[in-house]
Order: sequence, then C-alpha cells, then structure tokens
Amino acid sequence: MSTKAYLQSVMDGVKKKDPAEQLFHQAVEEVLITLEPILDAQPKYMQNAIVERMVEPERVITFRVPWTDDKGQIHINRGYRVQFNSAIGPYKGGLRFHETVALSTLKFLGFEQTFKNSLTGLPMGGGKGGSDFDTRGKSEAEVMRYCQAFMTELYRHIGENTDVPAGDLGLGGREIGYLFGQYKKITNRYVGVLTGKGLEFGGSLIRTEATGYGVVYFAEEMMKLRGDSLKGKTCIISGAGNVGIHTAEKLLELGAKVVGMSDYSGAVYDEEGLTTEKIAYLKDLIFNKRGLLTEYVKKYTGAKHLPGKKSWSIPCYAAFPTSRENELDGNDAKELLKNGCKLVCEGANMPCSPEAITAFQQAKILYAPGKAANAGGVACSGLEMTQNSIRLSWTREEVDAHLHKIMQHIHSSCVNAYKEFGTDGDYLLGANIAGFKKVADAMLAQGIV
Ligand code: 2IT
Repeated sequence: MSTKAYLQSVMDGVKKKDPAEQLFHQAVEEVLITLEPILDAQPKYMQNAIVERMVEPERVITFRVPWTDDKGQIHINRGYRVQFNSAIGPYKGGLRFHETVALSTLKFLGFEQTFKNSLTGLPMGGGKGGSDFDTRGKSEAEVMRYCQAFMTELYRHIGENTDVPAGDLGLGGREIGYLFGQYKKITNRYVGVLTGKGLEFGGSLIRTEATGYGVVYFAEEMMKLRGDSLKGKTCIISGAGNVGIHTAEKLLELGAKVVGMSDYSGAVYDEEGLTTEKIAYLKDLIFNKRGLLTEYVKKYTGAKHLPGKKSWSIPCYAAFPTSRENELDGNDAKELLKNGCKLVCEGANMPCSPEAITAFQQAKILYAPGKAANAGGVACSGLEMTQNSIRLSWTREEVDAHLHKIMQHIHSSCVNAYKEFGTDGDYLLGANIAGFKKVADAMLAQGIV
C-alpha cells in the first residue's frame, strides 16, 4: 500500500468509528495530509501503527454533573476529560465551558494539544476536557457550585503527575480558583494539579498574557527570517478575550498598528489604531466589567462598529484569529487576500477552515497554525508546573524570557522540519512533523501500550 493510501485508510477508519465527530475529523485530516514525507523517510512509524495509535485517545471520561441553581432547581450537565496521549509527559490541556461542548470538540482539541505540547519542548502529554455548561448568565454562586460539582468527579482522574488541566474558552482564573479549592478540599493535598492559578496560590506571572504574547513572538520570528519585522504593519485581530487583547498589547509594543478587533456583538474598525490607553480601557471593559465592544465605540467615537461582522473585511497586512474553531472560512480568506493580507497567525485552535488554509497556501502568504503559534499559553502552564515543583516563583522577566525562547524554538523546529520534509514556508507541515516526531519516537521506545 502506498503511504498516501495508508493515510487515507487511517482517515477512513477514524470517520467510520465516529461518523458524527466532524471537528475531530477535520483536526486529524489537517495533520494526516502532511505526514507522508516523514512516514516515507521512516518506515518504522507505519510498521508500528504509530498513526493509528495516535488518533485514538488513550482514555475518554464522561460524567454526570448535577447542580442546583439559585432558585433550587436541579440541572444535569455533562463533564468530560479526554486523556489523549501521555507518551512524553502527563496529560496537559485546558477545560472548556461552553454550551456547544461535545465529545468531538474535546477530541479535536486534545489531539491538537498533543502536537502543540510536543512542540513546546516541555514534557507534557495532550489532554482536554470541559462541559456543556455556560457561565454567561449565571450568578457567582452558581458558577462556584458548578465548578465544585464538576471537580467532585474530575478529581479522581487528575493529579500533578497524571493530568494537569487549565482554562480554555469560558473557563478563566475565577473558575480555576473554585476548581482548585474543591480539589484541595476533597484530597487534602496542596499540589500543582491545575495551571492558570491565582498568583497567591501557585500561579505564574505572565500566564494570562502568554498565549497572546507568544502568538506575536511567533509572527515576529516569521518576519525576521524574511528580513522584515512587524514594525509599522497594520494588523487585525478577531476576538477580544484574553488571547486577543494580549496579542494587541504585544503587537503595539513591537510597533505594529492594530486597527480591528471583534466579539460576538460584531467588529470594531479603529483606523487610527489602538493605543496603550485604549488597551487599558479594553482590559477593564472586558476582564472586569465583562462588557462588549459596543461600549468601545461610544468612548472612542472615531472608531466604527460593524454589527454582527467579523474582522476579516478590514484591510490589513497581518491577521490574528484568536477566537475559536472555523471562525475564518474560504470566503473570509478570499476577502483578506483581496485586501492585501500577507500573514495569518492563529491564536485560537483551528480557527481557519480547510478551504481558508488552502487559499493562503495557494496565494503563498505566511500562515502559522495554532498548534505552533498559540503554544505560548500551554508553555507557560508548563513553566507554572516547574515553579510549583521547585516551590519557587519566577519574576515577570524570567518567565517572559523563557516564553520568548520557547516560541523561537518552536519556530525554528517548524522551519527545520519544512526544510527537511516540505517546501519553504510550509509551517503547517513543519509544525505537524516536528510535533509528531517527538511523540512518535517516545511511543516507539515505550512499546505497545
Ligand atoms: O489551547 C490551549 O493550549 C489551552 N487552552 C491552554 C492549555 C493549558 O494547559 O495551559
């Protein structure tokens, strides 16, 4: 069987086993289409069924989460933890709280996480979890009770050397605090079993900023390799959450001009560009007041609000999707390209659809997949685990220096892999192959387990 036919048969097998899991299929396909050259070069991977093993999670846990709202009404939600791959370290990856969360979502994220964590160079396996629960519209007490109910089952499956969850969409520092409190209460152990903790109880400086900062460090490396920089370049961002805002902040620091952001109210086009003052305002609006971008245009009247729109119609040199999966489709890609976009760097997980990626590749613009470009978040989680283990807290400067180095290392791993196995500038192939190799070699060394 040719390698191509073999990869197709693995893909067919995945679809046949779980026909409804489309997001998972998409994530697997995005990796498999790039693996042919390394499988040809190293027959041992096919002979040992490494790819078949990698697409099957080691363990999937689903559980009932019963809780009571403020009126005394009982609700039942579903909790999950997908322990995808532990070849190179304990399972590591976030928890997503969102009404759309289903097993397919978490399998796609856990699969991606395995490659991403491998790329960081830190000893972390891949996992993901969460629940079909939305904190929006819930009271503070309801959110706390939900987190406690969720942890009352999850605690038996995790541990500082087994599986270390963190936050993801809909689950931030507030929820991590409640989850940590409940874990400690049940187990009577004070350990680094979660990351993204508050600074008072074992959290790391820079963890909040890390994903966004890392995305920009990665984009800057892509520019640097081509004798250029982000300085003076016009940029747009989708999303205005933790990743989006810190992407904007770091872009500004490097001298780029950020003219667009978005949230679920629509997009904001601020032609004059964000300033440090505007970012401080946005942080307060979004993190403290949980407000929307509609407020921004009331304060900064030079900016336009584009209701219900995403950022992709705003002309730019570089685009940073930081919101969620498939937020940038084939048509959006065409619009970006038409307006002269030259670089797309993913801050979210799988935000570009397969059609969008193909369009970027055909136009030969720079495209960085999330598993490489947004790995700064989980990398900083790894640094939080290190600090917890040695019972020390590093300074901002120390953590930021580590983060910057890790992003440079990920970038050069991608470049080395595309030079050896692909074509110049193919960061998707580079990230997939570099991430794959470390996990595959560890699996080979550990035998059929
Ligand atoms: O998608 C991601 O990399 C995360 N949500 C962060 C995971 C982590 O363990 O910090």
